[in-house]
Amino acid sequence: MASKYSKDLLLTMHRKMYLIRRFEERTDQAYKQQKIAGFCHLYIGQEAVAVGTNEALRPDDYMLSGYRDHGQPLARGSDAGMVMAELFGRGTGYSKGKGGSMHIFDIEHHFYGGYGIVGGQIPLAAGMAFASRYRNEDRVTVCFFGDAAANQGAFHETFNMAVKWKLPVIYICENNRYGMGTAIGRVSAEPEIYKRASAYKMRGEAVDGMDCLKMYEAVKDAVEYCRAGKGPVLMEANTYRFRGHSVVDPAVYRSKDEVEHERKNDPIPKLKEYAIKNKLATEAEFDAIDEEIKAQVDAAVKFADESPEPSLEELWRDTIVEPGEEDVRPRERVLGTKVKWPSYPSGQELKVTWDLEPRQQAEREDKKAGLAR
Ligand SMILES: Cc1ncc(C[n+]2csc(CCOP(=O)(O)OP(=O)(O)O)c2C)c(N)n1
Repeated sequence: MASKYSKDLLLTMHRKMYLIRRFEERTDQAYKQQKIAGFCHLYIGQEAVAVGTNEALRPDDYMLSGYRDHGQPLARGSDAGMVMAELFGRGTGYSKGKGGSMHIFDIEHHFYGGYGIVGGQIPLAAGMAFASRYRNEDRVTVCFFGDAAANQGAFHETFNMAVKWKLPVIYICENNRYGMGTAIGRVSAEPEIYKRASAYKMRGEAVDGMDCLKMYEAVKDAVEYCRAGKGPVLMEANTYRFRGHSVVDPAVYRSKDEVEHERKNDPIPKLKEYAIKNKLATEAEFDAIDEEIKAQVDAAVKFADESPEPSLEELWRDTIVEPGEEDVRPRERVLGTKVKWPSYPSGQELKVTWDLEPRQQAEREDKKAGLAR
């Protein structure tokens, strides 16, 4: 049977997954050469989650992540050189080198961070989804977080509100099985994270996060659900990080056998095999893409290496936005590229039709559930 996926989609997915893989390998190398300082967490092994998700979204949908945040903006289309420059702490980085590895932020591509506080992005994503609903936009917000973040209080508080307000947000728990060195099962009453959704009458499902096409299908379906106004979704992407928690973690809490076993499940060769088997692309086409990506990442490292450090005055800039101050548009500032910048309606332009808590509706629902007094 012919594949239902286009050649273009499969090659785009491969290109992006390989870009993330290569970018992260070079990040590791640069860290060891002391070109990068501070905390730094690699996404190697988890590429299918970000890429499968991104291909199921519209470019104007919102996305947030935690501190393992190099992969998602690259999947969105952020400039690899500027992401690398941010890791190097250079003035040409997305946050002028002041955010570093854990704080990539690219408004142009609707990637809103990059957060160091475990689970901190979960309530923020609900706020962004609330804004979309309030403004009558049909955008969806996607929020990535780790399995350990699912044990934060904010996870539970947010889901309660997100369901009551039917917010268009997809929460994707990247379950890579460890929170730093602790296996998730050791600290979780319910280690199958998606099952926790049922406590909030929320749609919850598990997905094979090592398979880009399965991620794509699952997110496509969840996006439809959210855009139709049916409320939030909790998705558990079962994945695995091939490296330690951060670049300095030798990961001795896992057995060699376990890592070897998971490596056989690598999402990159899996997608390639699928495309070749279905005669959608040839080995030579993949090789050509890989060569292009290697050159792209070499150029990204060179760009970061040759970029200046931020000036000392930068210490005082961007801490507070003054009214009327111009937006900081990173690619315009660094590369001179004219970018289409998102604009948002002013207070007067908002056409709000949404009554947040229609009392009668709540009473009807209570009655239906047999809770009316
Ligand atoms: C509120 C808070 N508590 C603790 C930490 C320290 N910390 C950093 S990463 C981490 C583990 C989180 O693991 P998980 O959410 O599974 O994400 P993963 O690293 O696997 O992507 C912890 C405990 C923190 N940054 N923030």
